[in-house]
Amino acid sequence: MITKHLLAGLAAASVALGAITASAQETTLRGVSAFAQGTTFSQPWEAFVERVNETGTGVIQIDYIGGPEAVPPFETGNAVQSGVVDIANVTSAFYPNLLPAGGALKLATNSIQDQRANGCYDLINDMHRQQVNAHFLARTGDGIPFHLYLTQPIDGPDLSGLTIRTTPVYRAFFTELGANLVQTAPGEVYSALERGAIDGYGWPVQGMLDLGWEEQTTHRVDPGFYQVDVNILVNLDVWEGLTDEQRGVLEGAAAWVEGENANNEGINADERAAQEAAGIQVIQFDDAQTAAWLQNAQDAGWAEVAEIDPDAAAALRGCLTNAG
Ligand code: 173
Repeated sequence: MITKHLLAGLAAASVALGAITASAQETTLRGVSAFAQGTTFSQPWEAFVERVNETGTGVIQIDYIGGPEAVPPFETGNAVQSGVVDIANVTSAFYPNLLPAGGALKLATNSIQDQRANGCYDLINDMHRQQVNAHFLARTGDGIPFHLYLTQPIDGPDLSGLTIRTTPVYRAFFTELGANLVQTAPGEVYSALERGAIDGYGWPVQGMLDLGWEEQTTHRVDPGFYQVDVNILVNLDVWEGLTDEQRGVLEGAAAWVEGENANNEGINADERAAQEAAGIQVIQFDDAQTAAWLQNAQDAGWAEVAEIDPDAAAALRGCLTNAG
């Protein structure tokens, strides 16, 4: 009897040990990007994946499945939420259905490092955990402004009579300026321009040359406004199931890729020079119009978030516009 009990005990112990061993083994996450592979807004994510795969050997790896051909951009948030994918590179503008107040992230005037220091990161992460079923792992795109690009010049900040391609990033501001808006994924902008279906589009200062849009673009309006947020999200159940060591590899790569945001100012300058060389002309308003342009952008953006979720807007505004 004693032997029998001992054997049973040993068997139970080895099952438990087996489970521990299995969970400590290398795990592989399936990841996608909402932006085309190899293009500007996939590049930080791709460098992050490489970093995880180098530093996480034997611990955690990422299998980068692909871009918008794998999951359509506006479906990427849903894919993370449901666990169709484990990890994704996506801007909050592509998951407003899940995080309606996410439009605040682009209104930040401070950096993700400031947000980690002042508690804003925790607030944003909690919102993602509750509303997106995702852990907010990293933010890239800091320091990259958005612009209005056109196929014809304009005299002042008035877009009435023009049809402009949008996403939730530009919607409130361009509506305020009187534009007719058409929402498309980035992959549809070129053909919309080619068909003459749009007179312009919103896009960051970086990346339009990557996509060949300079062939269909004559002007960029300066100054830029807002600040890109392209975020790395991990399905929450997957995140909770990782070991501390596995999470540590992801967090180490996240801190590294967020540090790379410091390069954006220099890259922005290179992109402006390359756009000029490609024949893009800059429309620069006078000082009063420039000040009004920037103020309108910010006011329209915050008004939109406040209408959706006044409490979240107030809390986020406090910490996204405060470098301390
Ligand atoms: O214009 C867009 O498609 C958009 O919203 C966006 C957001 C972040 C980076 C690049 C584009």
